[in-house]
Amino acid sequence: MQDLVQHVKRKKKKGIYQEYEEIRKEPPAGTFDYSKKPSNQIKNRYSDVLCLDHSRVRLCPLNDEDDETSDYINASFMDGYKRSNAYIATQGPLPKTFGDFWRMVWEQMVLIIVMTTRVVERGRVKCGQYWPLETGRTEEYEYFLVRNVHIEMFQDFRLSHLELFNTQTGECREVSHYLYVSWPDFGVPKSASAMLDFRAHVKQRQEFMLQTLYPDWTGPPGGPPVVVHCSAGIGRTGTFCTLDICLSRLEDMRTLDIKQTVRRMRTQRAFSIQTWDQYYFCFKAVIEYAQQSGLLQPVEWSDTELETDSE
Ligand code: PTR
Ligand code: PTR
Repeated sequence: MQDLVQHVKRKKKKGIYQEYEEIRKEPPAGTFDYSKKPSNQIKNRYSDVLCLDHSRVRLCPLNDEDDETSDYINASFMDGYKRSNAYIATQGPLPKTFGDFWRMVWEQMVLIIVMTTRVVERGRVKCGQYWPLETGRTEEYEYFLVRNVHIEMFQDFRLSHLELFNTQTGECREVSHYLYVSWPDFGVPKSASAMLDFRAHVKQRQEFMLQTLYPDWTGPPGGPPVVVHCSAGIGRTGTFCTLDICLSRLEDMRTLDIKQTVRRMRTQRAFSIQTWDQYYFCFKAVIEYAQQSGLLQPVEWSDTELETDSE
């Protein structure tokens, strides 16, 4: 195993960089018509980060608005490992879309929100403050009241236990909100092991929430989609989901295919993984995970892209 790690380090980043460049050159897998509609453009945080029509999350239209406008949110369904629609990848909510965001969480019966950006980074607003920050606080977002019941602090992330109250139906649900604080935009987390711990925590929490809140769940295996967002919903979100998919596959099949995972992801959320060092980080994190868990033997790497890399 140690030989393998040295080998990958020696490969430098060239081969992985080239591979990422190839992926980037592939044209988007569909149209962005809904995102481009004039009435929807104001709901996009970035004018160049739009949703593919075929995989977008549709909100249930509101009675008092026309359907095309009120069913739009900049969010895309993404498949996970042997699970369709395991994630919803979305942008950091804008003040004018806070209500839409909570509507989506409600309608999709979401249990977990993973936020991989901070609200403000380097003096710039990356995401709206769409949930109550302090314990005991309640905020209103259109048809929803959200209460922050309790916060658990960890070294690299914060877990807020939220209550989501639907003022139209009178029902209340629990939602876990994860805020990962150690990830700069366009960069990579400072440590792969911190990210691996974070991913494990999120995974366990989804299983726990599903068992305790929906013991008789008959929907898709694995439960409702996990909402993952950063600022644009492509860079850090894509990296987190790629890692989650690749590690699940590694645990199950002991195989690895980062390139195909990213290519497939980009057919559902265009432009996923925004920089080549995010792509490279996925390789490093998988190696670290394989080392920790002893899952992967050196010989099993022979069919991965790393081995075809040239100096
Ligand atoms: N064909 C697989 C099966 O039926 O078991 C389905 C599958 C789906 C396999 C996803 C692997 C998957 O993961 P990845 O996205 O890492 O290839
Ligand atoms: N137009 C924006 C820009 O390039 O600054 C789009 C953008 C912003 C793209 C942030 C990716 C970003 O990163 P992330 O998806 O990790 O929030």
